[in-house]
Amino acid sequence: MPDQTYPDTNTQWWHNSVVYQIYPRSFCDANGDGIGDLTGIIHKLDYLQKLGIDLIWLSPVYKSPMDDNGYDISDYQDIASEFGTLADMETLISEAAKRNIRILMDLVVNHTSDEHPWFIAARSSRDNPYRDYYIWRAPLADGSPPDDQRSFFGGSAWEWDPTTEAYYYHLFSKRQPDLNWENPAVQQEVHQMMNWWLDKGIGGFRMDVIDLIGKQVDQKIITNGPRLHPLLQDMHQASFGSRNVLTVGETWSATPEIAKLYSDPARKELSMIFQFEHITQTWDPVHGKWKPRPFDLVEFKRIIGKWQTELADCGWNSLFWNNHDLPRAVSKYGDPGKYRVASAKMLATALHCLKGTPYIYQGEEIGMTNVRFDSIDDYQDIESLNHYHERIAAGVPHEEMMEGIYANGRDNARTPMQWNHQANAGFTTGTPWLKLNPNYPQINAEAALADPDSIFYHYQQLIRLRKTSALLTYGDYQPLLEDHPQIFAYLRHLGEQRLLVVNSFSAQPIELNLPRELNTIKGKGIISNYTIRHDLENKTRLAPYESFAIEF
Ligand code: ISL
Ligand code: CA
Repeated sequence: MPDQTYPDTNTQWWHNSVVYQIYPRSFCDANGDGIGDLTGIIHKLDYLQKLGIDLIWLSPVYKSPMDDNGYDISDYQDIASEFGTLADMETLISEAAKRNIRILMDLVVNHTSDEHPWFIAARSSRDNPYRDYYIWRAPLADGSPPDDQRSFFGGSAWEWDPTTEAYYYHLFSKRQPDLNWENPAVQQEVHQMMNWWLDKGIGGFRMDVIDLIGKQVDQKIITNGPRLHPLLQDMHQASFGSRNVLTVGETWSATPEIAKLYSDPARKELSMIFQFEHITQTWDPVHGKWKPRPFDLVEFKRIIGKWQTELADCGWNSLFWNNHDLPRAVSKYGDPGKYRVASAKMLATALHCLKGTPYIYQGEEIGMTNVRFDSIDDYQDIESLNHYHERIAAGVPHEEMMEGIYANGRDNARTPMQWNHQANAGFTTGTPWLKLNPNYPQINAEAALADPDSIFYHYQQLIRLRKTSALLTYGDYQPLLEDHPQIFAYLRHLGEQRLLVVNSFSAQPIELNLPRELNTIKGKGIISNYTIRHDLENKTRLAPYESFAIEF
């Protein structure tokens, strides 16, 4: 047998990269105004280098009125004053580069802010040259909106503009008007802007709700519209295609078949996408995220296994438990209480031993948890607030809605990063824009760095393994114990090398009954959250949330 270490076709630098997502507003405040900023990020680059990550996905820092915390952009080529200046951004790019870290910019081009000069011009008169940058429709005879389409943030997707007497279309807040991607001028503006950033030496783009840009509004085709893939191919060709960067699309509507359209290198679109099937399986089919369903590990394994298998030879997976829109992983899938440390490490191993590019969301590496504020007034997220008011008005009891927000509200991920046990967790010397999670005296980066057994060092170990193991990067995925309700186990194969990965999602000790041929393996343990295992005895008892990987 030839020693097949690396498959020789289509290897890319980002195949063994690990990405760390920063939500700038909540990361580190250097000037005491209560809002995280670019200088704060620069101060923490050594911390990130120590963790070992290769890229930072920076949630938006562009000029913005902050209706949706920066996902409403009023100037793509400038920085919001609360985050700093363009010079600070250039410093961040170069300081990160010194530490071998690249910056992924968040490309938010489904919509702009209503304060973007394009929109200000577009709404000034019907014959303004920018009119066609956005989507306008006449009212129905009785003055009502053209149709019943809804915004993801609640209410109609149509907003009346009294000056020009027409409705404009917005899939998010009414302060986020959708761009008209059928207009070639819009496409060119975006390509130019992307090139301007690429010339600054960024490492690529995370593309916000990119599956929406091919929409056909009148036919109510919103996701996966007919123009989507041609638009991405044009974008590839006109901007990043020649630059060897990483591009990742946020695509809630992707199936594995669709993911291959995006990420098959031969099609020249994106490096990879974020798929959300494993996320939405925990939502209610009717009420969505506000009525969470219990986590079902068997279903989760079926979904993840399907994605691993379907993209094995074509396309590429991205791997994540959480982001700035989602609850904290340890609260959702692990145990935020007694077994917080063990379960956070288990979740890390379970994800990082899969095939794909792992993404870590700020604070995940120290096991930050969800938050429960008593009053709705302590929440800041536009999605939670809009839906709260809409649903309360529709008769949903306050307590029921709060349970939805506690489980899935976006502010869970947005409470400030917990750096130390001092005032405001060392996040700010001022008044934080969003209250902290009160558990910061126990859960913080300083404590994690001081403890060689911490979640932080577990992540560091996993990142190092990915750098050195072709098996982790390229090995095939084979599921084990598919119907087991509490164990997520799988094999990775590359040539003669094999890796067994076992993860218990149980707070009780449980028996591990692997297929007979695996029961007696001997090899080399590469990671564990208890004592390292190099082999398996015939019957193995797993400790609560135990997780390990053995190469053999
Ligand atoms: O989680 C969600 C689905 O119900 C939404 O909160 C979210 O809007 C959706 O995930 C799309 O997210 C992206 O685009 C939004 C922005 O608010 C999110 O922060 C961003 O990640 C609009 O730009
Ligand atoms: Ca600040």
